[in-house]
Amino acid sequence: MPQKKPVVVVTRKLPDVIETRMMELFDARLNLADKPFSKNELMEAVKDADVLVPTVTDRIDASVLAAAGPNLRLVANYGVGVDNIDLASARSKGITVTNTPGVLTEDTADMAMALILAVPRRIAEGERVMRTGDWPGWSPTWMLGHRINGKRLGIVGMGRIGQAVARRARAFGMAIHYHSRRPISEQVEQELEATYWESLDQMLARVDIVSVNCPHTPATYHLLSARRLKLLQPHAYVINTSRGEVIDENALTRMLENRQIAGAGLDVFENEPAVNPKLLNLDSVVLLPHMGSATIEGRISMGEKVLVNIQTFIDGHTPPDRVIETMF
Ligand code: 8YV
Repeated sequence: MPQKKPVVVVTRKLPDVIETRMMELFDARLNLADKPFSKNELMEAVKDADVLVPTVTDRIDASVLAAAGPNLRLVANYGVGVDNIDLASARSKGITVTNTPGVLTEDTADMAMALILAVPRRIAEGERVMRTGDWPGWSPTWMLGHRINGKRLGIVGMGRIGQAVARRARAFGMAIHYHSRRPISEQVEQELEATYWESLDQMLARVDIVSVNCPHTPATYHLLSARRLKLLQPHAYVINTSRGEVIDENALTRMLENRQIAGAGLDVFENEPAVNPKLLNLDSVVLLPHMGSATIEGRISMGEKVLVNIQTFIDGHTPPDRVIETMF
């Protein structure tokens, strides 16, 4: 007797090729209209699902997990960050959680590097001038930014993405500094000529550009607090391609408004899709709509990871990207 296909609820529209495979393998409930689920819709969806495939826009909190029916055994997140999922509740209910690490490292690091270039070199500002027809013509002293080469980059969180940012920044002649829970291997540290700071405070006070590349966890919430942001030098720039919650966005905005730091490049925000409106008025910031991993190649690879995680789990094995709370 052929086995009944597992019910897999996918909360957002995914690349066609991934959805097609989902339909072939599973009893997939797709969201072709791509309308984000409300909390009630999520609670309804988990009642009959065997597997839930959420994204960063779904909060899978304790109340959603409490509404889950007995069949829900796997939450296969489409994304590497799992701060949208209450991991402790999932564990206590015996629900396995997986994510999609590795496949969005290079794309996210590219975006961080793009912002590291865009902010000090005023790329977005220059582009705006062209579009408004306000270019007065070349002048030796107009639209001057700051050089990247020779500057110190302080990376907060030296995991896969942090290291990928460091490799790029090295190629642009930057000196790599980093703060992480633990130092990276000596070999990689030497290869990157990187300087480890156990004290984040000490590192922040000494670097020219800060790049946030750590996950958002209870321990990293507002890691860049108002107090820590004040340690930055007035010429410093802050780049964030990780999660908005790692930086106190209001404190950052105040410092930018008061020119206590030179600028910021932000791909992520504390209350997405809302953005502190004061940021919109500042020429010293480059704002992007959470598009760090937004390449078609990356999104297909993320989907392939989700497919493998689900199939492996259904086959009775430990899925390759099982999330263990202590990893975060
Ligand atoms: C994804 C991300 O777009 O994977 C992550 O953690 O932040 C993004 O790049 C998003 O999470 C998809 O759910």
